[in-house]
Amino acid sequence: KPVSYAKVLPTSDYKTPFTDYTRWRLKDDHGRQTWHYISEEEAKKWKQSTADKYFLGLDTEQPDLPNPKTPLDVASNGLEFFSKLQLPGGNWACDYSGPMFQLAGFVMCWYSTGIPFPEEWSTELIRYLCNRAHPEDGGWGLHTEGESSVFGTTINYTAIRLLGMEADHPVAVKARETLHKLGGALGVPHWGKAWLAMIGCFEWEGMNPIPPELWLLPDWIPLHPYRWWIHTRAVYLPMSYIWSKRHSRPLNPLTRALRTELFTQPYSSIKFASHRNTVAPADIYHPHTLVLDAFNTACTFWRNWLLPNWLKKWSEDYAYSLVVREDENTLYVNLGPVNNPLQMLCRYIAEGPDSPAVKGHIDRLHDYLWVNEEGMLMNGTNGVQVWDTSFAIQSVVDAGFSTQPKWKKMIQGAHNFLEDQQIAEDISNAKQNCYRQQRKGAWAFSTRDQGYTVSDCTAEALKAVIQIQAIPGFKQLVSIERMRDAVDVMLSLRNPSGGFASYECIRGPKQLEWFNAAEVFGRIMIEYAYPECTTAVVTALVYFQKVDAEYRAEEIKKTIRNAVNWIISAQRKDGSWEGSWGICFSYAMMFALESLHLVGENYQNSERVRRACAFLVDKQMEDGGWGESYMSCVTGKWVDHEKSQVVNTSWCLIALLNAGYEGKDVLKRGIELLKQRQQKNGEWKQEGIEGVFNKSCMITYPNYKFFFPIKALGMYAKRFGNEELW
Ligand code: LAN
Repeated sequence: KPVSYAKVLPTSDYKTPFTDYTRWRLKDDHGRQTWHYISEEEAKKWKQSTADKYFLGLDTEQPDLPNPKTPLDVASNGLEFFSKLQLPGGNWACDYSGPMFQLAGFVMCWYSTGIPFPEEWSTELIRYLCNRAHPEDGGWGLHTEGESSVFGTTINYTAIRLLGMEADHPVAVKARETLHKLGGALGVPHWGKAWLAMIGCFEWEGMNPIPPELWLLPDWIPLHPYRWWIHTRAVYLPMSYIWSKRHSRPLNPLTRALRTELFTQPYSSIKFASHRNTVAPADIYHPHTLVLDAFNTACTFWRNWLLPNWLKKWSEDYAYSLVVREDENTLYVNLGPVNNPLQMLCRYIAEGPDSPAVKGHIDRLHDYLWVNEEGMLMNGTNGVQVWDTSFAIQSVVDAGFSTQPKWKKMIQGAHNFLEDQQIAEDISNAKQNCYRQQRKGAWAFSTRDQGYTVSDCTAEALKAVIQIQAIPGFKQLVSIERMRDAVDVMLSLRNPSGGFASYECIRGPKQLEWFNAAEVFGRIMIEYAYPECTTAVVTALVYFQKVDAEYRAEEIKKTIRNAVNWIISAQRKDGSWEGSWGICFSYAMMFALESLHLVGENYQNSERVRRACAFLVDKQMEDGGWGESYMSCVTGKWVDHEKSQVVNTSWCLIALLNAGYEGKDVLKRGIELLKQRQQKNGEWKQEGIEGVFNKSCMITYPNYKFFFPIKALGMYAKRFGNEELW
């Protein structure tokens, strides 16, 4: 049993674990990653691996490596360390934190069911929230690097209280003060209102409507949810069911207390119905449009006065049937960390706490929970398995290490893993009307069980597989047939513009963004074409044509041409490309310039490539590195990080090397920085956050600091020779 939090909480030192960290183990079962708190007895048999220790922030005891003299020495030392983090299944894993609303969403949905929290979870979840409270004001933001907001502070305050922290604990007191200064929970954005209502701490009438009836509209209507970006509709689907059912857990002393703590005015005095649109101004990234306000008013009226009962029931039943399919199709993993607990709550409402569905959910929720040195958190997905493993392998190949016998086992492991994770089947026909994109032959971002096609995950995994299978002595585990399936999936994702989006084709008009009701995110209503995803597909198709020149050859040629044209059209006047999934311009430019490189455009022969290079060179910092702040994503303009970053430096180097940029000195200074930042054991330390989604929310990709430097160093050595620099 873990130490009871009642005993340890009074301390202010949240660096010290509440549980015994030598007893946590990460289990990896075909990519299914779950943390287990084992007994001392079991711990004698099941030893902690280097990867476990690394993730938990314990000493990994990795030896110092010989001083590097050449770029490839640096890369090789980096790989020496990184290879130790590979899991037995052949994949890599990481703490995938950043967003500060997932854990709270999960806690509130779970609490709404009345099922008690497992204690080894709650203790470390509390510690994580304590560690992540803003050092100055004690609140929480939308993501770990953001300023405290009403959204972050309301929901995380509520979560920490539901998990067992007393209201008079210093952490709670400080957070509450900040919340009150920010105006209290009345101004919490849409999702926050919904989660609070589920535990009885907000009135449902104070929420803008989420009518499940929308799902009954004919498909041709532009507002039909199937046209929305997949994550948005996946969140609103279960939320609409819960909203329509007006499900709230009956009040108890704790939730009654929360009602008084969260608001700056007495709960009973609040006229919730008139606060549907009350949102703290500082929280808003995407303000309501008049169209949305009118739509919400009309829907509220419709719901209160017009909706016949039979239609209400029909729409709830239909929405619920889609909820059930989402569970069946993903074995309860679900698309992501926000819809997953909401789905669980729907199943609880309809089928009760002892139903197989709720049990299945409780089991699979494990897949999202992660333990790091700060405590337990909820990951952004059920892992980064396929994505990181694909890039790890590509970097090994780009550095020219793939034929060295030393790395054979590591590559074989990754090969087996990727083979195992390719999705073998489409969703069966009977279940087809859950609006899924074709998926046979695809790879997901995380695992086959999650099973959602992503354009660039399919592309990067296919590239890695092709690269591995070209190494002498490696088996052809993935047949040409199966590669063709992957190509079919990618071609099914073509958009008329030529660009590629993330999970699906762009299904709706951009005016759908007028209905963006989440307030805190931008660009969430539809898919968009992205330079990152588009390049991944272009490169994968080029690789594929090298192993199979016949299959759909004309179409592929045309697809590549259109895709590159789209990338060209997405370049900004200043020569840059804006990223959507990494921070930010440096990330997208690495991809875009690779696409141009593949069609033969480079520094010597192309004005736009020169323009891009000039943009990047201009951003190089005094110390030879590059550093980009997450504010680049928020504002849409390059904003320097206060310090150069290993990951941005690697992206810029890769971009310039792909462009065939001629200023060797610029590149050499970047390489120099990668060397300087490397630790003696080959490790690079975590720096600023690397990733982003929906413009405003940041998310970390801790393995980027390993495989992108390795790739950059390898490319540099290939271009200029592996000279002794030190
Ligand atoms: C991800 C992570 C990976 C990412 C890439 C593959 C890098 C990208 O190229 C395509 C989009 C994708 C798959 C992606 C989409 C949005 C995700 C799933 C995330 C950023 C991780 C978390 C995020 C998800 C939406 C978080 C929940 C928040 C909501 C607004 C629902």
